[in-house]
Amino acid sequence: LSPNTKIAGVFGALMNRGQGKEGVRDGPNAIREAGLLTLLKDCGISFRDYGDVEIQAIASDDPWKKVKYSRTVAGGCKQIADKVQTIIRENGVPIMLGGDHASAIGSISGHGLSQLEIHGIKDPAATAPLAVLWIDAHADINTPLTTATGNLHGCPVSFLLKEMSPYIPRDIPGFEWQQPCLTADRIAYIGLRALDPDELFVMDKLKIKYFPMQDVDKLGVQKCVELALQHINPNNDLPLHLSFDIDALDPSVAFSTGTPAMGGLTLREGLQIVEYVRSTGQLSAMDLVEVNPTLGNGYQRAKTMEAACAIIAGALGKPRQAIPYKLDFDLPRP
Ligand code: EXY
Ligand code: MN
Ligand code: MN
Repeated sequence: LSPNTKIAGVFGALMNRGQGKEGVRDGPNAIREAGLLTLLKDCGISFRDYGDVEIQAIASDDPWKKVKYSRTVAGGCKQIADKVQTIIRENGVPIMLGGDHASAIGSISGHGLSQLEIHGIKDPAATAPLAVLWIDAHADINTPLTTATGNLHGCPVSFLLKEMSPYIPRDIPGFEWQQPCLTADRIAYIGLRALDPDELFVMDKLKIKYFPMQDVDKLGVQKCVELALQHINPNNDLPLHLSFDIDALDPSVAFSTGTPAMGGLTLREGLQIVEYVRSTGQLSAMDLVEVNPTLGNGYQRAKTMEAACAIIAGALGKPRQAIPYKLDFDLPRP
């Protein structure tokens, strides 16, 4: 993200069929109502609000084996991918407000297709020049066959990785349009603490780089993000997709989310991650997902929204010490 030439393209992904709690579709508007756009404006961050991607609910959407709502989720992800491509064509950095994390199949696929387009690569099945940093309590790498819950928000990464493609049945209704765009060495995780055993097996097998919470404690978050980016983007020349699940943060700061997990990142650690990402100059798209304003009490909701706004603003260049001053600012006289 070079602030002089690109602007943030904010949009809501009203996706809520990747898991069971409907209220997550209200996340984007709750984040806006908490003042995200005013905050960006006050920080001098250029943005455009692209509105919401309404997810078309498919009437007959029976489970495929355990997997729930595959047609609705897949169709929504296609709409999201199109939106991301539009924003990138208009020289924007897409900022997707979620919505559940299944939406990242759409945002990252769209980002991948945009990179192929930018580099004039005609084969839509090619690996996109792209690196993904996934901040989450969960690894979201179940497959349609390993998922115990049938919730697609626990599966997006398996759909995105080339190496996982033999394990993704191609007859899952709705996903015909979708192809993996990443290799396993181009994704890293920070914040993990709630994986299913099959997920851990797959990650070790594919040698995916991950920094669970105990690494954050041992190494410090700064070292974790440095090592993660060094691994996925060794020359710092690939555009970076930051997929930030609010449940990576500890429930004491971000309670209003569908699958909270104890022992998470502090807001300060979250900010340190996004500020470091910002400092690389490579941020090319971001997701901030799993905000569910129907969960928790008023105080918990307000804190969660404030955290979501702070994380986005930090990734886009808001310094922590203050909103940047204007050069022609006149101090009020006594
Ligand atoms: N691993 C569990 C599942 O597959 O259902 C929990 C996934 C929670 C996913 C949240 C969005 O990060
Ligand atoms: Mn997630
Ligand atoms: Mn999560």
